Amino acid sequence: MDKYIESIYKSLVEKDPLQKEFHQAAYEVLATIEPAIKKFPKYQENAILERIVEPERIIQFRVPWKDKNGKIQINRGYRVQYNSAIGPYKGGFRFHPTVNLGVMKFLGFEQTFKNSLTTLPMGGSKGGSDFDPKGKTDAEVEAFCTSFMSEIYRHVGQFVDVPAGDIGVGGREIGYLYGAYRKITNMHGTCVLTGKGLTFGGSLARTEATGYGAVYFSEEMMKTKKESLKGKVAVVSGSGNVAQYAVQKLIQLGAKPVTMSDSDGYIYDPAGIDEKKLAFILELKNVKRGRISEYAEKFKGVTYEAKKTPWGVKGDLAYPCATQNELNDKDAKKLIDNGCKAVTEGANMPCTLEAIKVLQDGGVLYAPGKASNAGGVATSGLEMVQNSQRYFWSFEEVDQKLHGIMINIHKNAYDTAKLFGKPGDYVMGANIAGFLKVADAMIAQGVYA
Ligand code: NDP
Ligand code: 2IT
Repeated sequence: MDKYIESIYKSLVEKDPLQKEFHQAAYEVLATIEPAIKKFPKYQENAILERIVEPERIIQFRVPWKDKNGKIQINRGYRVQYNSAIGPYKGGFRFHPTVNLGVMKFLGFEQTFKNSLTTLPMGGSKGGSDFDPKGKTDAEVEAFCTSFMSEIYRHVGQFVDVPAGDIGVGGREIGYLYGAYRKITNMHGTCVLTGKGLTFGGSLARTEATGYGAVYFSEEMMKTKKESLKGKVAVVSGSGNVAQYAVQKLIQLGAKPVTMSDSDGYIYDPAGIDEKKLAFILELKNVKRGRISEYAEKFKGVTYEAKKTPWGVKGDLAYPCATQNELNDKDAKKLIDNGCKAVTEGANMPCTLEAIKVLQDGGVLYAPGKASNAGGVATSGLEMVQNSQRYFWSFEEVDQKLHGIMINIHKNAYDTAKLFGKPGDYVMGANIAGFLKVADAMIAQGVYA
C-alpha cells in the first residue's frame, strides 16, 4: 500500500480500534484504488480519501419495548448516514444480535460504493439494531419496530434517507415500520422505505432482486470465459431472502443448487433443490420461521451438517449469501480443490480478505458483494422511481431493468479493472468505478457540503 493511503488506513484503525469489520471493508477499498489516486491528483489535493472514510453523520438511540410478559427490554438503534454526495442516503436496516457500530459502519461504507455502481442517484447509509427477531412473537416484533420508528422517523424521508431490509428485516418488519411512520407523521411517506408490501407501494421483483441480481452477475462473469450457468452445480449458503432467490434464478437458468444453510448448519441435496423443494423452504423460512435442518427431515437423500458451512461440498459455482466473513482462506482452498470456477457474493463481505486473495491467485472468478449484490438496492431505487410517479411497473419490466443494471455493473467493473491495469480483478474494478462518481460529486459540491 502506498504511504499516503496507508496513513489513512492507520488513522482510522487508531481512532476506532475495535471496529474490525469496518477496518476490513475500508482496507479492501483503500488497497485497490491506488491507481486512481495516482492517476488523478485532484483526489489527494481535495482530501477525498480522508473524507470518504468518515461518515457524514451517525445516529445512535435507545429502543425500549415491552416483551410478551410485559417486561421492558432495551435495545440499541443505529443509523450511519455515510455519504450523500450523489443522492439521498439509501441502505437497509439489519436486526441481529451481532449489530454494533463497527458493523453498521462497514455496511454503510460498502453501500456508498455499491449505490454509486447502480448508476442511480443514491447515497450510502445503513442502520439497524442488536434486536433479535428470531423466536419473538409478531406482537413483539411490532412493538420493537414501532419503538424503533418513533425515533428514526425524524432522520429519514424520501429526500433525506430511505431505509430498506437486510438481515432480520423482511416484509413483516418493513410493514410494521411503515405503519408506525404513517401513524406518527400522518403521511404516506411514499418512498420513505423500500421493500414495502405490494398493497402499499412496494415494487414487484424487489423481493427477488438481490438473489436474481447476483446470479445475473455470475452469468456475465462466466460469459467472459465463454461459459454459461447451464448444468453447473452451485453451492449456496444462507436460506434467507438473498439465498432463496439466488436459488430460484439458478434453477430457472438450468443450474443445480445443492446446498443451503442457516446459522445452525447446512443441507446438502445431491439431487438438486428444485422449484418444489424451494417452495418448501420459502414456507419454512418466511412463514413458519423454522430451521433449515427440517429440509433434511422432509426430503430423501439429503444430508444435514450441524455447525458447518457448505464450502467443502463439490460444485462449479459458489454463492455466499448469509453474512460477513462466512468464507475464509481454508474454505477458498477447498472450493478451488473441488474445481469451483466462480464465487459470487450475495451477502455483504462474506469472504475474508485472505479468502479473496486465495480465490484471485487461484484464478477463480470472484465477484465482490458491492457489485454482485447491488441488484437489491438498485431495485429499491426502481421502487422509488415508481413511487415518485405514483405508478407501478409489471414484474417483467422491473426484472428486465434489474437485469440491464447488473449487466452494466459487470461491464463497468470489468472495463475499469482493465483500464487500471488489472484485467479480471472485479474488486479493483468495482471499487474504482464506484469511487470515481462519488469522489467527483464531492469535489463539485465543495469541502463544506
Ligand atoms: P435474511 O435475514 O433473510 O437471511 C439471512 C440468512 O443468513 C439466514 O439464513 C441466516 O440464518 C443466515 N445468517 C445470518 N447471520 C448469520 C451468522 N452470523 N452466521 C451464519 N448464518 C447467518 O437476510 P438477507 O438474505 O436479506 O441477507 C443476507 C446477506 O445479504 C447479508 O449479508 C445482507 O447484508 C446481504 N444483502 C441483502 C440484501 C437484501 O436486499 N436483503 C441486499 C444486498 C445484500 P439464521 O436464520 O439462522 O440467522
Ligand atoms: O445491502 C444492501 O444493499 C441491502 N440490504 C439493500 C438496501 C436497500 O436499500 O435496498
